[in-house]
Amino acid sequence: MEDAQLARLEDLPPAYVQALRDQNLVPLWPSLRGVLPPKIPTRQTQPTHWAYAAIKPLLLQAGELTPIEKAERRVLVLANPGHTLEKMQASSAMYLGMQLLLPGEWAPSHRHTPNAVRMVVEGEGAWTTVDGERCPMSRGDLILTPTGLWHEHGHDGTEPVIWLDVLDLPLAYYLEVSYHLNGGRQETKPGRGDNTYRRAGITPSTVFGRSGKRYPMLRYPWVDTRAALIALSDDQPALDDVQITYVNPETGDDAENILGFYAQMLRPGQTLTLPARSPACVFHLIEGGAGVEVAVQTDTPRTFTLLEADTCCAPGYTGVTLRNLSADQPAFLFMADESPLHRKLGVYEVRA
Ligand code: 1HN
Repeated sequence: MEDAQLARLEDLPPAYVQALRDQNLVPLWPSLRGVLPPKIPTRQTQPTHWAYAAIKPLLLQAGELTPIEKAERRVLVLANPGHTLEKMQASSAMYLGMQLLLPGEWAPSHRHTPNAVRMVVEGEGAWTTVDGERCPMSRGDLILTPTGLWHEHGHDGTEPVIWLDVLDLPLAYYLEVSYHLNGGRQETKPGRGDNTYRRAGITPSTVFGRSGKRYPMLRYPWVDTRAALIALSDDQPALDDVQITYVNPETGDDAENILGFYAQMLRPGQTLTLPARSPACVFHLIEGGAGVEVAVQTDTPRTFTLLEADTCCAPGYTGVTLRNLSADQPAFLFMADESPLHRKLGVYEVRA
């Protein structure tokens, strides 16, 4: 049955509306369909594509215009126009930024409530120290900076290093829990999670079989992720969705609390349709090339071509079709979404 039309604000006497306003009161019924639309939510998030070829020169220019001491973090934010650029949001819960660190620069230590990850885009020689663990940064590596952990970035190499930051900042800001603390240079501690948890299925037999750390693994090297995807593809030729989830190696839980992180392999020539699900999703191309078709309902589908280091996003409740542009090489994508948040809130949905 169709929803009945409800009375509009203009249907009320202006003096009555003013009397309500004077008491900080608002009638619900004129706005009820707006906040609770039929069948499918209203989404501000628009399918949006950010080309690395356009970002990189502007980011390098930022390197000339603004010294690191004046920026703390030299980042161009990938903003979704559907949320307005000023909000600096890729989706309702996700923030994306491309960060530049030049040789010899240091981005000082701080910690904050929003969770972050870095996906390294290009350049060698940079490192990020998270909770005393010094993580080398190489193309395709995923490095966690979970809520509350100290982190700083340095660069001992010779070429600019660029990475993609993904944070749940819009959610933290909306919840009014977003703040930071500054700190001094961290002491580097021995031990690295990516060494400790090198092989799936094997963890060190520490006391109670657990390290006692909420985030035992902070760096996920791309060489291992890529090898895992190829092994999965070879092992299961009938599997369409050759995808891995970045998880906590001790518990199998999502690597972070709010956003989920994944790597996707498309076999040569493969086309893969991901069903419509409630969370918004971000796609970042690590290797190869891919077509991304976002099946927005109100419009004709939006189609993007993702070249290496390009990034795009799709709103929730929207199917996405990924197409490998090469007939003889695999393509590899990094994906981030809001699934852990939706699951915890009990609003996660897959629409077949
Ligand atoms: C942050 O701490 C970093 O540590 C990058 O590199 C981007 C965006 C918003 C808030 C904090 C970093 C950030 C950020």
